[in-house]
Amino acid sequence: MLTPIGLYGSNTLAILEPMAGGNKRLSAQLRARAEKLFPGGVNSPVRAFRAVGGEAPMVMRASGCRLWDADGNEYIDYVGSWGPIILGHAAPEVVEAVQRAAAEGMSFGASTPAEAELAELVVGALPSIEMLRFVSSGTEATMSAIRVARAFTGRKYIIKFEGCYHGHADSLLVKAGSGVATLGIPGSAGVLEEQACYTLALPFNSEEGVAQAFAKYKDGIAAIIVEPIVGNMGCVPPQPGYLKTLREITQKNGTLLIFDEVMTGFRVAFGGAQELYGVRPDMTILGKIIGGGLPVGAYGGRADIMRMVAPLGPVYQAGTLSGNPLAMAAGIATLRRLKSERQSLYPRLESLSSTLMVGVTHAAQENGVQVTAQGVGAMFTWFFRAGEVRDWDDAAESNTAQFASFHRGMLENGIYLPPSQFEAAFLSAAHSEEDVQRTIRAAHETFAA
Ligand code: HOZ
Repeated sequence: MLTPIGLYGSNTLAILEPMAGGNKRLSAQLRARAEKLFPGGVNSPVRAFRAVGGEAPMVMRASGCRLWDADGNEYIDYVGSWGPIILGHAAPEVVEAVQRAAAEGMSFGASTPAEAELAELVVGALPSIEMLRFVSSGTEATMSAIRVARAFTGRKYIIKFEGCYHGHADSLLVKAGSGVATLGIPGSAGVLEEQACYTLALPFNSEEGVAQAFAKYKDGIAAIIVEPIVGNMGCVPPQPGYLKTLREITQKNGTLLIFDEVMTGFRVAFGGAQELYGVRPDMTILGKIIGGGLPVGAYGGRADIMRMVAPLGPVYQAGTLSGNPLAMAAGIATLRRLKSERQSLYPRLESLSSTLMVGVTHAAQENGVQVTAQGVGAMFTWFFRAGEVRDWDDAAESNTAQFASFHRGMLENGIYLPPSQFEAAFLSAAHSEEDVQRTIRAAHETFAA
């Protein structure tokens, strides 16, 4: 039986056999069409699959932990929209909340009670956030937080870490991870020397590097911004005591500590990495997970710092879509469920992730491939190299050609992984033990092929 699955314009086939499995014809047509319209055929570079080769699926729909492409091929998804889909795709309570909100109006550019409701859920989970601002993306949030930190301290320099990614604002595109690392672009063209020269990029997990920077730029450093568990060079946890050291040195020097918890917030624990490691930052960045996958970001922290933001203070930042009612509704539904299930949900996610990490690592070892699995909670990476990865230099030693071939094999076997060695994978509440076992079997077949 042929089933209509959507309309894509007059010159594109919109009818296909469901679960045609193996057929890639329509996806290829759709990619060719996109390539004429978007640089690389995509609206975000990693999606072009340049680092892994193979054919990027044209995603048509998703439910739970599964994705379907335009040709009806089914995949178990470990990207989860790069982290936020912690409840699984199209979770019924989130869909219902968005539908209800949409029926009441899509955007007002004015305040709604839902904003405070979501904010109270956020503040309840991360007590270091006393006041916050909703924006529309993590990039907007980090960019604004840096502006606030500079205004609050009256200082110019910021410290970031090599391989950490904090969105694509000019001053943060210095030795960044994620797509920048994936494509091997050390710093983006178009970023002026003058914009990047106040960004000090140091090796992650090196206490010595930070101490040296403070010795050299004493009284000049406005903030340290860090992914407390890095996800954007693959998953790299902090060494024991490292985050506490960052807290101490910043406190001692009047520098703000900013945790970028776009990936880790509400994922590694309900209260994010700051709850897990018991470190209270001055400011926190949150991303799409607090919008249930819709476009949301937030920056927040100590009230005395956040009072710098207009209209209370002199730091300007604004946006019509900030606090968008659909995104707020999706976020409230997501965080409410995470809150009510947190006692059982996070341990279950952790245990499933660990089964998966170990299972795939064994499959690699049995076939003579060196793999080191690293993860915290339900975010993880298989680095194609021997030994622990502690920083970007370690991550960069991974065998990216082997990773690419693993990625292509897994995709052929119906497993959708992040298309880069330098991105974390994510598991959701919708993944079952059977999904994980199926993924491990796919890994055995891939490595043995
Ligand atoms: N840089 C994003 C993940 N860390 C990728 C975004 C996307 O391609 O959607």
